[in-house]
Amino acid sequence: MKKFFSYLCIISIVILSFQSAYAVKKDNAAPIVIQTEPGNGAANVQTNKNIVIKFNEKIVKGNTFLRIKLADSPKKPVNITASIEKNSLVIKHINDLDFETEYVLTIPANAVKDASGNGLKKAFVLKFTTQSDTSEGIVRVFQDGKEVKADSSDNLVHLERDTFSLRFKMPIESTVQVAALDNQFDYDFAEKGMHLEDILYFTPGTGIATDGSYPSMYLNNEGHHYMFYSDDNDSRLTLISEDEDSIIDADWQINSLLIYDSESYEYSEYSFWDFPLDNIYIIVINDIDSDNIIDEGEYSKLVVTFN
Ligand SMILES: [Ca+2]
Ligand SMILES: [Ca+2]
Repeated sequence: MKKFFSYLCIISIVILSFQSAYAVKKDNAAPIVIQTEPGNGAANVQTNKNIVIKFNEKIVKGNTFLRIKLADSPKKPVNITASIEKNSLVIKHINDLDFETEYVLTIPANAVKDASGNGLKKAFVLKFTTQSDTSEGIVRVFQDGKEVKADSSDNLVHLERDTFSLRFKMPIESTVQVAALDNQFDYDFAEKGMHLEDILYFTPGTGIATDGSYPSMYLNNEGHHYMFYSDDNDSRLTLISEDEDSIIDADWQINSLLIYDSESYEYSEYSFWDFPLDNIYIIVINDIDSDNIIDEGEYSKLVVTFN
């Protein structure tokens, strides 16, 4: 009886292993890509997004796995790590990608294979283009003829105590609204997606009234500068350049600073040397679609600090 059971066991094991061997053997089909993130040919891809290539079945590393490559169009390779999560190949880039750049991901043939050892039949190529840099798109800071960019360590725009200018990139007949604030709290309040009516210093009717141009920057937590360029006679800005799509670079030269006192409703004017604050918190809005909402690409925020 004992012997009989032993035989039975062996027979079952043989049948089971035969079945599973047969089931694996039956898969002669190479893995197929069924979905990618971003899609092939996608534009406006975020510069910090991982790339995910999804296959129709579980995959493992193949013998050309290490040759998976991401490069920008002049073929400069990007530092990446590639890993497998179930049916997907996940490509992470160590640093953010460049803005407005076409990238090509190449997965060579046999870089991945299925459980039966069927390798990817031919190289899979994915192309996409990254988004433009909206943080720099609307406004830049100039001093002494040179652009001053935010310092990468503290994200502040470091200026000498002297005149400087804000240079706006804008459609020619549009307007920019510029708030200059004396504190971080009010600065942090304004975010993408908000209605201008909900932000005290951008509420309709809070444009700071002056005759014509603004030779100075008015720090006011309850109001904003209203800037436009239409032609040389009727403008608060100086035209620097205009491209074929009527997008202009227009300059606002700032020669002194004024601070609003909400108790006395008056401004006090300062030279750069007398100016009592270290930082100016600046928010620029160009509501291009006129819906009174701060949309992507319609705003910039920056903090100027004086050395
Ligand atoms: Ca297969
Ligand atoms: Ca808008």
